[in-house]
Amino acid sequence: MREALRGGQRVDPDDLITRLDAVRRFLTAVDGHLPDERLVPAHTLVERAGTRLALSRDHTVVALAGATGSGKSSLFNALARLDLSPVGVRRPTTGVAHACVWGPLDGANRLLDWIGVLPRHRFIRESALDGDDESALHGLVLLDLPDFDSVQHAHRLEVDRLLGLVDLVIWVVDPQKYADRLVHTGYLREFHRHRDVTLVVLNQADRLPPAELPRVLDDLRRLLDADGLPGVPLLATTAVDRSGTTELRAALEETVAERQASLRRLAGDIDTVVERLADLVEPEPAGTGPDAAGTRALTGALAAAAGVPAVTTAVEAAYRHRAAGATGWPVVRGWRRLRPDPLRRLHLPGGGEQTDGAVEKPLAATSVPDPTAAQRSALGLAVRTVADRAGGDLPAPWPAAVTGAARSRLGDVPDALDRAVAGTDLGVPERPVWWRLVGAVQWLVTLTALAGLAWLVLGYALRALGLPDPDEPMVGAVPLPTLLLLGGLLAGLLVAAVTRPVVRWAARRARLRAERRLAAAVAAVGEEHVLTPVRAVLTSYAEARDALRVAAGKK
Ligand SMILES: Nc1nc2c(ncn2[C@@H]2O[C@H](COP(=O)(O)OP(=O)(O)OP(=O)(O)O)[C@@H](O)[C@H]2O)c(=O)[nH]1
Ligand SMILES: [Mg+2]
Repeated sequence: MREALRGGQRVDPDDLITRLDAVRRFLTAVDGHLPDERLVPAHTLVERAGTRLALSRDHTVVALAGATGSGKSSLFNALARLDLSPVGVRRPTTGVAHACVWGPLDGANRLLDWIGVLPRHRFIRESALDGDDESALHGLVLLDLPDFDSVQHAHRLEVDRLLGLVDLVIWVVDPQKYADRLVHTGYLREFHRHRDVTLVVLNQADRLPPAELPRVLDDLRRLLDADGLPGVPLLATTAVDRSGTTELRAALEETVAERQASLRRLAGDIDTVVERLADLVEPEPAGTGPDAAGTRALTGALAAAAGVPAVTTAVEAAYRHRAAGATGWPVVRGWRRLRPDPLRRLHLPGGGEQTDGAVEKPLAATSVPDPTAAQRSALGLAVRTVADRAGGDLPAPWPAAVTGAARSRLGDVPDALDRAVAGTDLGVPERPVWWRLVGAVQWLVTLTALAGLAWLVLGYALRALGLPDPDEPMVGAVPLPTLLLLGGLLAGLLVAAVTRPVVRWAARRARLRAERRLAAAVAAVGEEHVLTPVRAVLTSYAEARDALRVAAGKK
């Protein structure tokens, strides 16, 4: 029976590097969003693969692993054709890994430094001794590992560490313990993603009656299938007999010549890591960011917390106050001026004192009332809702990351809102032209009335002093001064009556304009402090998802 290592798919080094870079990209994208413990295997992989690829690609590191007494050291010596690793009757015998290098040591030494095989346990299999006999194995670095079922806990740790570093594993089982649970559940099953770099040998085949061997091999094959390793090469070996390792040698020669084992091993590692991370980036997000309804609700809550209604009410009042001051009846206009401007009371722009040439600049802190507890909790709820709607479909722990991001800058929001309101040009005019015109008309009619009054007073005074009374010109039946006085007064009232509804209408428009501008300013605060952080997490999720897809080898 001749079973070569399963050909498997050839692994292209460039593809492998692309996939590794994608794992790196994944780690960068999820940094800070996912718990570190879930990411440890990926970090380990990136670091280990990077080093392995940088070290010799001409060498294939093969480990003999198995239970104590299965014959690892015996096989090691048989393959090396030298007694390098002590074989013993007292178990366990091998406590630290031994290495045998076929061909020059140069590149292999750095590899073995990294793997952690002490220099005194390294051997070299120079082909000079054997002519060309061993040249087919050039590039092989064979490791004899301690037992993994050891009474010595340190052995097990060392085996686990080494199994993470080698390119190919030869699992050595013997006829007594081949069905051992630890071998299968503890190790072989864990290696199901590494089928292409796994080989199983049933050693000590000579101890079985020849008729028994096929039955045992069949049984073992069934167990391997159950381990998720269907089709892995399974060979029978006899370490004590030189011809008992011929097939294994041939399989190793093929592997070494192919120089694919290190790449396949890493590809299998990436598969394992990707599979374990997949649930963190499933499924595809439904939306691409915070939705319109949630954003609207957020802007509304921010506007309430910023005191926008109070400001817009003040804008309307200020407009009417100022318009009345500019267009009202001049006799009572002065009274108006004595009353405070509603905008100035809030220390808002457009309410700033305008002295000649002074540039109005927004004040840092307004006197807009602080948000009430109810407004604050409404804002908290709106932020939560935005986060829930944006990240609710994502797998754990992303929704928590989205909520965390949405709330991350909430502490800065009150100040930012105050600055936004203070920095908004509310668009309340100081003295539009039409106010001035109406004001001028009011002055004109008032002066007319005053002129009529003065004329009448003069007439009375002349009469009282007995002086000749100049004839007052008549307009119809009414004397002109009386007409001027009454007409002026009446016209003043009329102008005021006509102006009032226009002012009211214009004040409402000013309020709507201010409302629009404030809404935009408040929305910008929401964008910067809530939506942008939320979007950043969603972008990370999409990036991580894409990276993992590439890491999985899907184009
Ligand atoms: N008959 C027979 N005996 C073998 C074979 N392989 C190993 N042995 C014997 O089995 C015993 C254990 O062999 P080792 O090579 O030391 O086993 P190991 O797996 O290295 O054991 P640890 O170092 O303790 O993990 C020794 O006495 C060997 O001579 C084989 O193929 N046939
Ligand atoms: Mg041994």
